[in-house]
Amino acid sequence: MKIALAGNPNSGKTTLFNALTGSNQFVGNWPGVTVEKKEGKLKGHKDVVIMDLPGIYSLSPYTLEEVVARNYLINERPDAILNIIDGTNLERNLYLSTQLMELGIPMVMAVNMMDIVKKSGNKIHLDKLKQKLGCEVVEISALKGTGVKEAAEKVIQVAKRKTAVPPVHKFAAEVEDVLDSIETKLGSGVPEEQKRFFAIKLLEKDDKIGMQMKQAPDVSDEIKYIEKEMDDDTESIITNERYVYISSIIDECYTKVNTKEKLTV
Ligand code: BGO
Repeated sequence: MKIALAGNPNSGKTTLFNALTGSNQFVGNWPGVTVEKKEGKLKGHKDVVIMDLPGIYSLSPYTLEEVVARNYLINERPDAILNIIDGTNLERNLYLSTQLMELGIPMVMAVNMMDIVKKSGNKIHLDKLKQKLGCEVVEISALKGTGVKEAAEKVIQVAKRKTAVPPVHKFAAEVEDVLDSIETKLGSGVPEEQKRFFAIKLLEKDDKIGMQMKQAPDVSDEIKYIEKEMDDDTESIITNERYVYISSIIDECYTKVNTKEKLTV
């Protein structure tokens, strides 16, 4: 069984990888590039390999790390993704999560740095987060080792299920219509659960995604239509849609202590 560990730089990915694998690690380079590749066996599970992906902010095609990470996810299709996010920086970290969820790979989110979040008095409502994302969510402190075992057990569980829960979120209706039209054009060459990811990338004019597909359909009509309709380029449209979704997650799932109020009480 292969589990990919994915997250932003500084989210605590190395700390978690070490906690999960102990000294059972193999370090090399990704083929053809000088990006470090680390894999290790999950402690107590000889048959579970944890693949540490490079720290990234997005699955866009702009940095070597992003390309390495997404090529691995698309070509190797790990059994599950363990997405580590920094709980003290939800907004920025969730940007990657929204993209990982579109790959159609079973996923568990580990909200890290919970020792700091709890100390601050801020609250992350895990149940609501789980609902809004449609995936399992576990709180952890990779540094203190809390929740790590539970995260590993949950990710094994979802990997065994084999099928990913489809993303629960929908973008604005016009964008969804265009994505539907692109997904239809993708036909049977792309497995159903991967269609949303490829449709979004094609709409974003991602020039490297064509290489990952046997045959990339022409989606220029869809691009022209939505750019005129929303008066913006498609890449910005999708980015904005993601931030609208993330804002709604933060509104419902995060309570920040109001320091001003505290002082006046
Ligand atoms: C330094 N809680 C807390 N409090 N800190 C954590 C946790 C957690 O749950 N998880 C990780 N960290 P990486 P990437 C550091 O290195 O694993 C800390 O990039 C320091 N170093 O210890 O490296 C972790 O692999 C000096 O902090 O992240 C590390 O994803 C002073 O978060 C940092 C303070 O973790 C990044 C911190 C010399």
